[in-house]
Amino acid sequence: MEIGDWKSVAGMADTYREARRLGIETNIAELEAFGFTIIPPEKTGAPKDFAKKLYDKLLEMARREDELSVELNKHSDAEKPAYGRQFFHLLERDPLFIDAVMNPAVRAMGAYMMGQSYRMFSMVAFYKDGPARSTHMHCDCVGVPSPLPTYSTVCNVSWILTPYREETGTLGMVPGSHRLCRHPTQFEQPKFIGGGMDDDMVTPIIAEPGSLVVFTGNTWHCTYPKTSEGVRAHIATAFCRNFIAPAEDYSDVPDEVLAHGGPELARLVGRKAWQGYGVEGPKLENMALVRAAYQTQYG
Ligand SMILES: O=C(O)CCC(=O)C(=O)O
Ligand SMILES: [Fe+2]
Repeated sequence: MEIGDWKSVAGMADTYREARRLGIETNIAELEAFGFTIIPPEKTGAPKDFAKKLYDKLLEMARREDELSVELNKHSDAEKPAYGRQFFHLLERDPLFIDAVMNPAVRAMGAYMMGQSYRMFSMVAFYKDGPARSTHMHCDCVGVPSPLPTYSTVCNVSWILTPYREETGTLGMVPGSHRLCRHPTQFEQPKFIGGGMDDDMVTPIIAEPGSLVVFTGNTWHCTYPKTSEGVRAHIATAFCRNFIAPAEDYSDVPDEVLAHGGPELARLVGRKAWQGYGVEGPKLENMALVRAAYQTQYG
């Protein structure tokens, strides 16, 4: 059908029309039904070698970066939320990371899940070299008490950089868990992680490099134990609703760097946020940017 500029779903029309133009409407259907979807490389519109370039960049960073410059790496693997290394604050490191955020399919999914006033929450590379234990079952709504809002407050759009299979420690999803609107309890860890939940409640994400794995912040997920040698990596591009405090502080990213992504990137990283003012108070034009969110969850 033709999508109108319907007032009762203000904010949705543009996003939906964009999703239709990009050919990712079925991904939206899957996301609604199951809480996650996989957009294959050919539907992302990114150049064929895009994932390879991101991967090469990540390998270079892994070689160069002092592991201890990342706080989490000062803790033992048993204490850390995820095994292996994580790389944070990526936008400034290479324009490739900006391209990864500004990809039209990434943004369409972000806007669909978080409304048009969506913001960047964080960008994190998960990097595991050699065998690795599982990441426990969780959802990405860090610090949000249950019951979680039916619309998520955060979401995850992840660039897969290496083949994701069970043996390479892929993500495991609990289909439909996004409707439960709560965090998993300690009893809802699968048996392969040492818990009591049947393993067949979890399904592995099977995805090729260059795919986008998309899931809501309410969707329960974990990782399979990695038994393979070599590197397994993905880059999570997380978005949040306009009223959430982003995990990452973008205030030090220079304007010249942001310019590569244009004005929409500047807005995504909070340069137009009404929050964060001093004695001068908030800017009226920035307050206006979230007005649609009062009316609908798509604004
Ligand atoms: O790769 C991992 O260990 C965890 C990834 C994850 O939980 C995420 O991307 O949200
Ligand atoms: Fe997660």
